[in-house]
Amino acid sequence: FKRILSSVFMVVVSMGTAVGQNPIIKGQFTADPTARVFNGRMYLYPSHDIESPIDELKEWFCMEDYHVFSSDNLTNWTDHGVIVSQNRVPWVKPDSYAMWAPDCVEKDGRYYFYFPAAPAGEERGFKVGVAVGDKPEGPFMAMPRPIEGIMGIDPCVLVDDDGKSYIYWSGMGMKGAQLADNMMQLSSEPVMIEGLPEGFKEGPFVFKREGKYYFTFPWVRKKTETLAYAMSDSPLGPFEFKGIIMDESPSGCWTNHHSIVEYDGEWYLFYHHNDYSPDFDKRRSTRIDTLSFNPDGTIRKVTPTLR
Ligand code: FUB
Repeated sequence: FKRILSSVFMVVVSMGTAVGQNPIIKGQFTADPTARVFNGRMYLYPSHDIESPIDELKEWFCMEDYHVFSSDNLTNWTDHGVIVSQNRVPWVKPDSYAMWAPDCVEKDGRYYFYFPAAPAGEERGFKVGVAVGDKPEGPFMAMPRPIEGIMGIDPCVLVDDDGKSYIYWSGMGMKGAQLADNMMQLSSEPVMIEGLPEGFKEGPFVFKREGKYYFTFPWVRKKTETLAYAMSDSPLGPFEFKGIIMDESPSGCWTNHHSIVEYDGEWYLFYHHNDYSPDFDKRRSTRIDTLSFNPDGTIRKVTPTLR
């Protein structure tokens, strides 16, 4: 009976129920939410926490694929299904369940989906791959090799107004490099992002507003992750640390991970919390709150809401 109930629930969710409250996706766990506006519609590219089928990951993050969701009102979300799956990417270690935080950007009418994963073979750690599609909801074709020169997680790509693109990631510090025009290779040596505070950082999300570059990131100031940011006049820095966007969670979800996007004249912070898994913080769900700026461009702190 439980199985029938859960499949009915999944069908309802994939048809797009009226949700209108946090967390916004209710039929499955969605973490590390990257939101992007394409063709006037909001697309959401999260990672997909699942219950681990293997003992080694019972107490850790476990993800085997990515879904993409979209909405035109931030309330009704359509699940477009799986776009990339671990055992269908040639360079990814089979059954490694390490498809962590992704991103997706558009350049010249093509969509580039960036994702970290564990590489097949002897090498340990994470690499970052790209899958390419003609539509934001896919289908996406994964490239056979990961991007040369990146060891790390949490890729984020900025396509700048002058057509140049930059990729940022977390790997022994917060790093960034320029991307080649084909969006699949680095065209500059990686640099360490300067100007950030001491302490554990990951999940970079970079955006541009009114000529300023915002480098935003989860940051452990005391116990769990806050969301913090720094600003610069140039895409690879140096940046100037500005402060906290969201305080650490009082209820103890260790990670937070986010994206910041403008839609219909309003700015939104997408982030995650373990709302549907209060006893285990490796199964998270996406939340949204509005975000605003002070006249000098600094970001006003966001208080999480459960609507
Ligand atoms: O979802 C797995 C990892 O947890 C992400 O890569 C980190 O940013 C943290 O959210």
